[in-house]
Amino acid sequence: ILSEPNHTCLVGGLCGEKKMAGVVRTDVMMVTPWLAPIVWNGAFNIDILNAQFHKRDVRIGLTLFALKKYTVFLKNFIETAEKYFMVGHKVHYYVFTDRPQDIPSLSLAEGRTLNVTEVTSYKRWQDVTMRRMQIISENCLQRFIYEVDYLVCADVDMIFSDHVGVEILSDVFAAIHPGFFQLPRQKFTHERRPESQGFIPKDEGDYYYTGCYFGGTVEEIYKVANFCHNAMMADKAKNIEALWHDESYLNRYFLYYKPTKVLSPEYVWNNYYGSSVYVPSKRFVHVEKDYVRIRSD
Ligand code: UD2
Repeated sequence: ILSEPNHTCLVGGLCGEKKMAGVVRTDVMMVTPWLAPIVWNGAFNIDILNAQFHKRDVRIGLTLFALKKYTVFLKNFIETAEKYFMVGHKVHYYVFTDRPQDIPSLSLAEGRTLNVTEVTSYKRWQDVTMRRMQIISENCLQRFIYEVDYLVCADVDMIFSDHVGVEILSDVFAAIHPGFFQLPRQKFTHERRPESQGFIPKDEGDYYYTGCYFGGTVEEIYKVANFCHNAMMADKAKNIEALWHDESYLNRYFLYYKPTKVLSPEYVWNNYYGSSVYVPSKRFVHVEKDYVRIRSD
């Protein structure tokens, strides 16, 4: 099949003088079995995507939870986000904290705002991470729906180190956990107890998704967060807690309501896993932390 110069060939990748679309990698999966794109470097043309999203004047909300000592991560997170995250688009940072006095004042580019909301904390770190789902779902109904089009929900102990833009946006997206992308499903650390609301049978589970990064339209994120919060509360009533907390409930949700876009581990990397030939760009990376110290009161 031939195409005009400057247009993408339907067969054989690229043609014409100007590169219009993506590189097809043969060493990694680029599309899920339900035909959702898996986002890798080079697979998209950011200029085309930016033009599409600018036309819609899209507004992107980024939810961040910085409770107790985790406020220390906020400065680097926001400063690197200003450099790499959705540059040129409208961004609203929604920071939830129990220590508003510890939130540093940061200068933001035009079209970007930061809002701090005080929330109550929990003694156990597991409750702090799980209750994020409750707060996200409540805020979807109370304000996000009126203020933004898409939500990106991220852990705060992270930094951006390369471009992350509108290529991630879709009705609902999930990110593959960097520790599991080369492993067979039997190795996934899903919740395996049938009595838990996070249960995934051993012969099911498409990918192992990270709990630290997901997003989508406000409508879809409401469904995700509401499901995870209700599942957690149902388990709590039975004195069960899923193995990896909100991450387990999230994986359960995505098994039955598949993401419309999946982010490759470029979009969430952890240097604990060293480097990988499959992941040349590390765009959003976990900050190393002393778990005991940072989680202590
Ligand atoms: C832990 C689990 C992970 C998953 C995740 C929940 C390990 C090794 N991994 O990842 O599998 O269950 O938790 O998404 O334990 N936060 C606060 N203050 C706190 C505690 C947490 O603000 O005192 C917020 C903060 O935004 C943080 C997020 O909750 O980034 C997740 O907590 P974490 O960073 O301690 O979790 P992590 O990455 O060790």
